[in-house]
Formats: sequence, structure tokens, C-alpha cells
Amino acid sequence: MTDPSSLPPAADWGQDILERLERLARHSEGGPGVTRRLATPEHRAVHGLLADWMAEAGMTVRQDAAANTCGRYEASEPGAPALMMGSHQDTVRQGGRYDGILGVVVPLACIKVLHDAGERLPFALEVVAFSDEEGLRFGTGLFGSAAVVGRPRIEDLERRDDAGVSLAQALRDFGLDPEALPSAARRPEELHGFVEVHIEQGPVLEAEGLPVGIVTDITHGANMTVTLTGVAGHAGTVPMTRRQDALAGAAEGIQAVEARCRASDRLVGTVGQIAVEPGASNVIPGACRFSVDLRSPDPALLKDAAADLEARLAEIAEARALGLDVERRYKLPGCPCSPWLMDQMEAAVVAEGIAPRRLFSGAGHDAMALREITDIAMLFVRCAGGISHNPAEAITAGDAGTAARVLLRFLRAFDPAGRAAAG
Ligand code: HGY
Ligand code: MN
Ligand code: MN
Repeated sequence: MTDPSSLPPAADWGQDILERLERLARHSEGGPGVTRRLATPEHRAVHGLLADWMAEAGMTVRQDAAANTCGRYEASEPGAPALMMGSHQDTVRQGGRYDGILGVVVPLACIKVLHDAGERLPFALEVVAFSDEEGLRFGTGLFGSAAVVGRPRIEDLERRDDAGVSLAQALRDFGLDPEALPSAARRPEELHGFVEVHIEQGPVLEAEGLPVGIVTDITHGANMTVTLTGVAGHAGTVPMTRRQDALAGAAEGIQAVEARCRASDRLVGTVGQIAVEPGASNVIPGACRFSVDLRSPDPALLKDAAADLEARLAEIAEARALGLDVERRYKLPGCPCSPWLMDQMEAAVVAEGIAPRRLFSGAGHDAMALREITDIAMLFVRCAGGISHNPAEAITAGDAGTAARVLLRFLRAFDPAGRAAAG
């Protein structure tokens, strides 16, 4: 059963994986790249494809109350605890075709090989395509995985999308019952661990000539919305000294984000959204709202940076006679991956003849949520130029196939007793 010759060759297998990813990428709202949001027709189409592929791989399939697509490949002894794998089906606006969904398609490819060979493992294998990790439609990051770990985002159900549709209504329109959200929760004793395959979204593996790497830790993050309020006025008549221009204040605030984050090589900060009211070329901006995304491997540094930034924004607002509101939207506590799972993943990487490289994740992942109920590991896959959250995101067929070979080796050799041994 563990004959390594039964591993498909990386290039052919990877080609099949890329073709499946290509088919999934067609389900996009349009524009460059892929835009796929929670509980939309595109999400429904992808759920359908994944459900078909899960069934082909011998899995039972269901959609849980959080719109996650869940498949299970039964253990040699039915009902045994599972090793869960997966990642997210949704994307950012105009994102790539690999962020998230690669971590669904690669495990399915492995399970299909097991199924075709009539091979069962002493533990079940589950794959979850989480419905919403990026939070594009309702601003709710990790919505799908939060429900799975028993923290359903009930408080977010009344959030509205750009068209004014509430999250609760969107779930109803998708054929689900928002009241049933808590039923998506899984119990720790049902799982041996969670493994997420993901593109690296950074340059390290490419620079070192490595196809895959093992993640050690996931970054801490904080996200806020800043609103500056001034006085709208006539662009031609109000003297420059008498203006309360909210956008000019925001411009200074955005520079303050950049300056604070440049002061440390362990801190990054991004302003990716901005809205100006009333938004006309001949009107002095009366209000301006912008997002701030801060990340650091060091939670204390992140906290200090957020506090410094709020203080600086208050100074800017005061000097310009603007109103200031800072909404701390969410904090994502980072986390380490589990050493016993990393060690087993490393053994699979080495067995594939690849130098084991351990690296940090500056991006957030569903694994951060799963960490609340089980141990986690992540396998990163090299991506071209480290580019992600961009239509140009790219991986090679060879690397996709190599990731699948590493994962299948890992699954065949997986020893849940490693957890108890690790204490
Ligand atoms: O924003 C992130 O880190 C991820 O892509 N969700
Ligand atoms: Mn992403
Ligand atoms: Mn992702």
C-alpha cells in the first residue's frame, strides 16, 4: 500500500491539477483575474464542481450551514477521527486562481489516487472548501472556518454587501438557514489535525529554488477603519487656510501608516480601501474613510504600532480641525504550526528529494481558525515572483504535482500518535 511507485509523476499530475484550477477560475464575476464572493452564483458553481470531484474521489459530500463544501473519505474503520485538509474557495477582488482553492484541489487529487487504488487509511480524510476567508462580500474574514471551530459569526449576519443584502439573507438565498450556523461546528475529538496547502504568496521559495516549504508560524494581524470628517465646501471659493478637507487629512494619515511600518522590518501596513464623500471634483471632501491592515510576527509590536498610529491620527485630525473615528474592526491572532505535524510534513518533503525549508507566513489562513480546535500544519507552494492577490498569480504544473506527491506521502505515512508523543 505504501509503495512510493504508486505516486503519479509530478508533471502529469500537476497538469491535471492546473486544468481543474482553470475550470474553477472560470467561475468569476468578471474583470481581470478571479473575483468570487460568498453565496453568489459563482460560489454555487464552484461548490457543484468540487462536490462532483469529491464524489469521484469516493467521498461523501455535504454543504454545512456556513456554506462550506465538506467531503469525507472514510477510514478503514468507519467513523474514525479524521485528518482534515482544505482552504478557501473565495477570492479577493481581481485575485488569482490559486490563493485558497489550490489547498482544496491538491488534497482531492491525493484522495482520488487512494480511491482509485482501493486504498483506505486508518483515519478518515476530510476536505473542506471554506466558503469565505477573504471576507470580500461582507468584510468578514474567516467566516467559514470560524463556524467550523464553533465560533459562528452571528454578530456579522446583519452586515450588508454593496447592494444592501444582509449576510443572513445571502445565506437564505443560497438555500441555507442562518439560524443553523452553529451546527457547522466540529468537535476537537473528531479531528487528528488540519493541513492547509497554499501558495506562498511571497518570494522566499522561488529565490531559493525550492518547490515547497513547511510553514512555522502565521502572522498576527489587526484591521481598522478610519473616518475623518471635515466640512464639504466650494472648491473655488473657500480659502486654503479655512478648509477642513477630510481627504487631505487622510492623505497625511496614510503616509503615517507607511512611515510607522517602515520603521520596523517586522511590521507591514496597507491602506487598500478609501472612500471620499461627497466625491466630486469641485467639492472639498467632507468625509473620508480608509482601511488600515497591519501585520507583524510580534503581537506586542503590532499593538504598539496600532496605538502609535491612533495617536498620530488624532494629532493630524486636531491640527486640521477634523473629526476622527477609528473602528478597530478585527484582530487576527497569529499562531505557530504544530511541531509534530511539521516534522511529519518535513519527512514527506525529504522523501521527495527536496531540501526541507521552514518559513513564516505573512498572510492569514483558515488554519488560524482551525488552530482553535486542533493542531495545524501548512505546506507552501512556490509561486511566480511571489505575486498574489493579483490576476498574475502563477504556479507551475511541476510544482503543483510535487505538492501533491509530498501531501500523498505525508498522508500515507501520517501517524496520529505523533500528537500524543508531542504532549
Ligand atoms: O489577507 C490575508 O492574509 C489572506 O489573503 N486572507
Ligand atoms: Mn488571500
Ligand atoms: Mn488564501
